[in-house]
Amino acid sequence: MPMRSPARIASALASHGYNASREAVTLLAGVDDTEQALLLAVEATDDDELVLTADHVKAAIDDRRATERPAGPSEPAASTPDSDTHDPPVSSGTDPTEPTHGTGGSPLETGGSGRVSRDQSKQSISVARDITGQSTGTGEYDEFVTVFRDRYEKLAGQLRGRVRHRPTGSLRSAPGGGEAGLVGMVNDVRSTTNGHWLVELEDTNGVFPCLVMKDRPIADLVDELLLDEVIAVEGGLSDDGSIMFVDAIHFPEVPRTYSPNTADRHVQAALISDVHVGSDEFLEDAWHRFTSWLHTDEAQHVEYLLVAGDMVEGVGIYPNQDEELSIVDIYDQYEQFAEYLKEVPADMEILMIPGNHDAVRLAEPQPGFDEELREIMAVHDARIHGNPALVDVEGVKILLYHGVSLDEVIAELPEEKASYDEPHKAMYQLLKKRHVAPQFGGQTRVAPEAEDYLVMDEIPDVFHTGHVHKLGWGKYRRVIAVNSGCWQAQTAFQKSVNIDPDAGFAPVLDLDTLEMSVHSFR
Ligand code: D5M
Ligand code: FE
Ligand code: ZN
Repeated sequence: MPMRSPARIASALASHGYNASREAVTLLAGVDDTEQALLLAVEATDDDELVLTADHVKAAIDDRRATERPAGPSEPAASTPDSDTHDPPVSSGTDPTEPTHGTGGSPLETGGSGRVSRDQSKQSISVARDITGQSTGTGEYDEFVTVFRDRYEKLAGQLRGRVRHRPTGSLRSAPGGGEAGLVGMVNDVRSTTNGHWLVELEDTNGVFPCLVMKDRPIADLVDELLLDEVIAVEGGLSDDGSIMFVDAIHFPEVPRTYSPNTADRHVQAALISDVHVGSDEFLEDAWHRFTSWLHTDEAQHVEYLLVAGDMVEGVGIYPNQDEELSIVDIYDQYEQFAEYLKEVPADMEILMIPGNHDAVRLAEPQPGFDEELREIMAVHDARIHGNPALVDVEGVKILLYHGVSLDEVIAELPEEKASYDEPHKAMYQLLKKRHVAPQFGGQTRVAPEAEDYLVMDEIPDVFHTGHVHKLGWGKYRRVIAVNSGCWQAQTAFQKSVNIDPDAGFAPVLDLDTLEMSVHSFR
């Protein structure tokens, strides 16, 4: 019986060097003696074929029937599916209540051949923006200046239509009094002795002090400010022209009128991250249940798997991490990850970006994996891009970003605006600031590059992150923000700081309606 789980069948086929079509796996799961049928199918398939298809299986089964049981049924046993088929919940909101789990039931598809397989000719996925192969950074100080200047230019371009910007130099030389607008990068935020806020903004000219009075409603927005983000302010200049009294604060923002793109057909994407293969805490069984579920009829529309970083646990990422490693060699970790990836149906498209545990540079933007690692992960022609990457999936623009800056946003902002329990709200802040990692120098390392790849030039339809190991999603204006949980149970460190991870969930997004459902595999 264990052989009948689709994940095991796919994995067994993989060990013979074949990717398997979903239909082939389904057929194999349905026959009386799966193991034998699998071997027959493998024997009957040419070595240079890459994918073992339903036709190969049918040919193998028919051959056997012709020799052994001429009078037998011509279809795989149409008995009930394994009794452990499941009913993954379609929960909404951020609290997946009492989820049941996928249990690796193998469904028997006895209908027409085209019904259950994914039509790969309809799949379309391409990357619109990614640092991979474009990095010019040499680490010189000048390049930090360049990247920050580019950030300023890009975001100021988004803001200039909203205020009548006057460069800080001209503000300083103005006669004083009157109204003024300024677009600047937040250089400093401090409270005055009277409890007001002094926000220092910097443009390409210099810095200018802007005072936000504590009793104004906009004072609340000061809580949301992060260093190095770009905002616009409007207000009155003091008589001596030395300071601005702020009346309005503007963020680059997602326009309220933004209307997201959708796919032309009913098709879904599973959005996951933080697999952490190589960790003692990696939830192998949950992963098998997930990949088994992908082979079931219920998942037939799930045609894309997007992985937002931390494929493996890595080595030397955190102090004492080695005490919790099941695989100590980084290459072995990726080899093992590739094995798990093989369980994913061959007719799905896979796309992944690295995270802070992966073997690429830590500073963002992180380029996609090097050739050696790509070769190890060359399964299903998985697409490998950088962090962040803007991807077009059947017309829907999905911004994948691992999410290290979320730690910073959560640490800096008040609980109600960003917390580990509601990670999507921290994502809303990034959308509002149109930058995936506004604040530089804390958790988040920024690589010097000729331009700032971390700016959201384009508004994504879907923003997909991970890293904080918490599941949460919601809509900011009309953009979907999903933080996807993880496949790693609580680590000793997480225990010590009370992080209670949401492990073993697969958020699934309808690309035609942008509706979310979450499936639990714990
Ligand atoms: O990060 C998972 C989450 O846990 C993320 O919010 C960072 C936090 N984390 C985990 N380990 C540490 C240590 N040692 N120091 C600080 N923060 C930590 P991940 O990147 O998956 O480990
Ligand atoms: Fe992680
Ligand atoms: Zn991470």
